Amino acid sequence: MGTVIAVQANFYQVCLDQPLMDLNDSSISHLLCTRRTRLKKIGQQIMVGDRVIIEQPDYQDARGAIAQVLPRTTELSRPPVANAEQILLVFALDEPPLEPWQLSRFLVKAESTQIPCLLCLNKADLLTSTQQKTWHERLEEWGYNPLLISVMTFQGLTELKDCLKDKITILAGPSGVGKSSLINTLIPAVQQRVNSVSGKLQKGRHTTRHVELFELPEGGLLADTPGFNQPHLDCLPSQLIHYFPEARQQLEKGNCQFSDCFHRGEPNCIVNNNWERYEHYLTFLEEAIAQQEATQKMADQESTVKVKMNAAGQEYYEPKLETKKYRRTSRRQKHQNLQDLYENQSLDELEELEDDLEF
Ligand SMILES: Nc1nc2c(ncn2[C@@H]2O[C@H](COP(=O)(O)OP(=O)(O)O)[C@@H](O)[C@H]2O)c(=O)[nH]1
Ligand SMILES: [Mg+2]
Ligand SMILES: [Zn+2]
Repeated sequence: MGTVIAVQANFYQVCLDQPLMDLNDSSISHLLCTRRTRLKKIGQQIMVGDRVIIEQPDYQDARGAIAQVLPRTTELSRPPVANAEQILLVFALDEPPLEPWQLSRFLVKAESTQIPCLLCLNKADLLTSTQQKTWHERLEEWGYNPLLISVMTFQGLTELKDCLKDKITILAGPSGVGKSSLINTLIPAVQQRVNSVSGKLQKGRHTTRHVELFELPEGGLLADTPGFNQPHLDCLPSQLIHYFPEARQQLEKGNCQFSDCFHRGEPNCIVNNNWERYEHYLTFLEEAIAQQEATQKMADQESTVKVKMNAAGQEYYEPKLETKKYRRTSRRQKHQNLQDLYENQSLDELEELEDDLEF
């Protein structure tokens, strides 16, 4: 039994719950796995964070086959992570200056996943304690209890470590706020591991297809989510209000007169306009409504069939098929060491190779 910590095409790096001893008595904590054909046939997707059962582990080569994926407690598609227990949202108090609209957008995005969000404000060393207190109070009004930290002076890091212990956490936030610095401080070994990845896989490291879980020394896993600056809000307009804790609080006190109330001044609306982020809500609501309308339009246009003409000149519908290219894999490739393949093939090549590999 183990947890998938990296996925590259159809290869899975699994961290074992209990390290194994190989023939030379050295301990094996990770296995490189493929998935059983049965799982592939039923279309079982495997994500980082998945708890898996491994069959026929080959300790000599540190590889195995995933036979079963346990049910997930949570599931995110972007980034693709299973069983995440919290989101660690990191912003900087300065350099770059803390921008309320951007922070709000990230918070709403985090809330929309339903996964609890821990807000962390880094670079506290750049602010006076009075300025820090002002931000803390302001964000309390938003319904959050932010942890003010400094990777540079180690302020708040012990407290943060406690929050991360034994949990799967997704790290998010704009670039430049100190996420990489934080990872390197929390996990000194990471730098080595990043450097040890070789070959073409390097290219995939910062795409959305590649998510890796870093192992925290005190237990727990941290998912790095590279490269998104302005998260796209794709929530339903009717749900948006629930992603503002300070408004959620008001909604708990009763009901609006209209069940489809958008809470923007309708008669007998239970949500007042007396909160700082009310204008954020109104702007994001417009966005969500526009988004919903665009999605509706797309659904109308997008058809899964195309019109064809038969021999008799009659029109008929034919389902659109996607064609998949298959390339033959040489025997030499098949018997190459799996680790070599993993490190030296392109993603597409890896995906095709999996079809030919048998365990
Ligand atoms: N003053 C200060 N600078 C920091 C702190 N943490 C990170 N930085 C700096 O912020 C910059 C961006 O950091 P980086 O980790 O690359 O941010 P990322 O883009 O979120 O991964 C670097 O120059 C860091 O040295 C901090 O606690 N205080
Ligand atoms: Mg970074
Ligand atoms: Zn209302």
